[in-house]
Amino acid sequence: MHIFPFLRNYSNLEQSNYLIIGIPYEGYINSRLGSFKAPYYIRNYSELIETFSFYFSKSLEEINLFDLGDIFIKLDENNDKTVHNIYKNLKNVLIDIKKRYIFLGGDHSVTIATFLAIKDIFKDVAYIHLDAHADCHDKYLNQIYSHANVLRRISEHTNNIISIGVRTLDDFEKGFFFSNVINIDLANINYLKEALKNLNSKYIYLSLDIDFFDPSIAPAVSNPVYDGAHFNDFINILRILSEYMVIAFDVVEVNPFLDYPKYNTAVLAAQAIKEFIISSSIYSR
Ligand SMILES: [Mn+2]
Repeated sequence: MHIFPFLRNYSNLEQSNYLIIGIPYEGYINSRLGSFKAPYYIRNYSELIETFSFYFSKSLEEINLFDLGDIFIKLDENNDKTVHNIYKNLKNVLIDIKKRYIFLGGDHSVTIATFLAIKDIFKDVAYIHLDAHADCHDKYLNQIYSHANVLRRISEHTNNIISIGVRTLDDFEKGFFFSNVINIDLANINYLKEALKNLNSKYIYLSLDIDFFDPSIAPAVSNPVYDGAHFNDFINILRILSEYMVIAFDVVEVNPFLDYPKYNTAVLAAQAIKEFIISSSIYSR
């Protein structure tokens, strides 16, 4: 049941072009627990979002969305196994390659499950990582499927990876990051155009860790890093990507417990989803 469908959208499953799926899961838990609650809050605060996009001169009213609600998660004592369970479960849900998919995390570990499930059906998929962090640890606190391993695990399944906005690194991951990932600085977002020309994937998966944004606009995250992106940087990325077939998008790491009482980070996530849907719909197959 979806009590708060995203943007109060009630169109039907068959006609929908975009499917929204919540994944209320958080793996490694530190003192800043909370991202498992984000799907509920992002849906709830999406009610504040108006439908027309000034950036892309198009309305959500022209696009059919359907919110499937939250996926069932079979929890295991071992976090890696739970992420694997999410992946297996998604394979029952992601069956239609005519649709595009939007995932509401959860922490960033859910992207390992969603990317792999998407790649299983679309095959030829590049990965774009919007994040303050590189997420390139091979193992992190004995886990291989945690929020700190996302880019590293995905790199085992595609060579086409672009990272934008990384501005902090652990010594354990910097070697891998600098030698394996196309890294785009926030000051050079236009370089994305060149980087995309050299990718030869048919489809793109775009992952937005909400800490990509500056903590002044996205304060409710587990690991804030200053000197981050502003909303207009995100819009510029969407403008460039609107010439490509982006078939999946996720928003992860929104922490509602740190967002109280204004929930501005949840509102930012809902706005990012709105603009993603409208901008990506411009490119049709
Ligand atoms: Mn991340």
